[in-house]
Amino acid sequence: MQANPIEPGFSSVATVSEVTREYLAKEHLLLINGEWVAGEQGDSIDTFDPATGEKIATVAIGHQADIDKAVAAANAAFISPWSKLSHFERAKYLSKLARLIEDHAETFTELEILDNGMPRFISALTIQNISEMFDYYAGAAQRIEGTTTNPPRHITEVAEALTYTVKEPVGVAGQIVPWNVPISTAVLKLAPALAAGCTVVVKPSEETPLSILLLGELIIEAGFPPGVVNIVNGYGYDAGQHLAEHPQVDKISFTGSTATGRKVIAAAMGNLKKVSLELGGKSPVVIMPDADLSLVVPGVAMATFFLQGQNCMAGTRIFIHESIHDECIEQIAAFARQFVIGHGLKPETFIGPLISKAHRDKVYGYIQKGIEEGATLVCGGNMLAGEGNFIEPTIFTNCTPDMAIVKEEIFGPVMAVQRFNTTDLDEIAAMANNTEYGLSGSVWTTNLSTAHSLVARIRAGQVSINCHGAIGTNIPFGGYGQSGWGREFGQEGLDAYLETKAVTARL
Ligand code: TXE
Repeated sequence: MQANPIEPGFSSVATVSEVTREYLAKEHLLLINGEWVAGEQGDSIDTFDPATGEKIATVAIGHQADIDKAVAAANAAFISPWSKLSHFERAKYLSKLARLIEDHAETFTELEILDNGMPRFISALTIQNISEMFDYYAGAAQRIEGTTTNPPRHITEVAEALTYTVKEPVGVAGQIVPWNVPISTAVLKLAPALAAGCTVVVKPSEETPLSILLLGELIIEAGFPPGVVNIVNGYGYDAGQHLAEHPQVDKISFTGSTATGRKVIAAAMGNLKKVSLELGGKSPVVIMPDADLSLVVPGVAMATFFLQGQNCMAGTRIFIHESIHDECIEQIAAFARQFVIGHGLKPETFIGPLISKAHRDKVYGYIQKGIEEGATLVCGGNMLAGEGNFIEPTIFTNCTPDMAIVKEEIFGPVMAVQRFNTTDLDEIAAMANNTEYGLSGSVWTTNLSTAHSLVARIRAGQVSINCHGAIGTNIPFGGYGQSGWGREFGQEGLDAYLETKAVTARL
């Protein structure tokens, strides 16, 4: 074990701004039908800072009866007034919320750091992104439009006719959110749903509810009608499962593990609700012999270690051409060794803690497995002593496709490197595609033809060239294979909350 990066006696709660401290000390309830209420059973859970183990807040949890109430409120709000508002009116609410988020940016930033453990630079970026997301979908709401097309022949043979399509909201959307980027994941579901005219029940992760509950306060302040957005914190097997099963929910959007994604699909079958899934990944990073190492070294280190690897897009299967393998690894390892590990509140921190002790132990178990299976440990591999759930950035080389660290999503700071000695793009793509997942990937080369030819062969929803995880509000994101169903962000993210109605009028 290495030394604990947190000084003894450090209190994250004492370190944050007074506004955030006051927010933490408040009673955190469930948002149902525009009001903050205790759950039916009146119980709550504590949330902890994963860097220190310090308790930061107590949050009410909801159960099935609370989900029932939230779904009823969302159904009432859908019928009237939300789905009846003009697109322009809905857009105004979204823009107002974007401004309120900007006004509370520092509190959001601190809450995400405290609740999730993410470093400040990531937290600040995600908060900037969420206000942009509401602005983006405020604009998109105003451009929701159908088409005109040719009426069917059996009608035009006997009469004049007109055929057009209209886009209508799917209805009530259940949104189940994970803990790794809590507020971003909630907003990338909420903003398009609201723009489309849906009403929503959000179930945050029980690990990280705080930023989403703050958003709930701003939703009230922005004047959203009661029931348009409901937030029910609770456990996945209970509140989450009930939401996915609920017969009065028309659509479920889920981000989380592939295993839980399967349960969500099964639960959704009762009323055949629409399902969007963003699941796990084990994304390939292919480094060709002509790659520019000045880009590769920081870029590939970030691909794996960004957000401590608790990132569905993380590039964790690294393929390096033999001719540059050793130099590349030496430089990436040197780069990773200088990452500052510590509390996310400190501006210099690059690597924060993992979300929980259980998750840290799971990640550490994978590191042990990697060693047992014969991979070469180049750097890292240690848990840090103390209450924080820290694990050093870890690099394994000499990995083979059958190893657990190569096959399974670890969701931690663990890079598994394989070397290759061919330039045949089909062979390279076959290695990259040797996974059940297909979320992200990247190709590193200075040859444009190689880059695009290889990208065309990689089976993933997002493939970047000389960068990794190039995500953006306007760029569709989602997975091939067992990484999910459908796309979020961009126009496709909005389409996921819209139905198309075809209308033919015999004139
Ligand atoms: O995920 P779960 P966990 C992966 C990552 C991680 C693993 C386990 O590999 O190590 O999943 O994490 C709710 N019905 N990802 O256990 O269970 C739960 O309350 C309905 C990848 O945290 O998928 C939470 O709100 N909902 C990922 C959410 O699902 C249920 C992000 C996610 O929890 C439920 C997170 C059920 N039966 C983890 N059970 C990504 N794609 O970014 C749980 N939930």
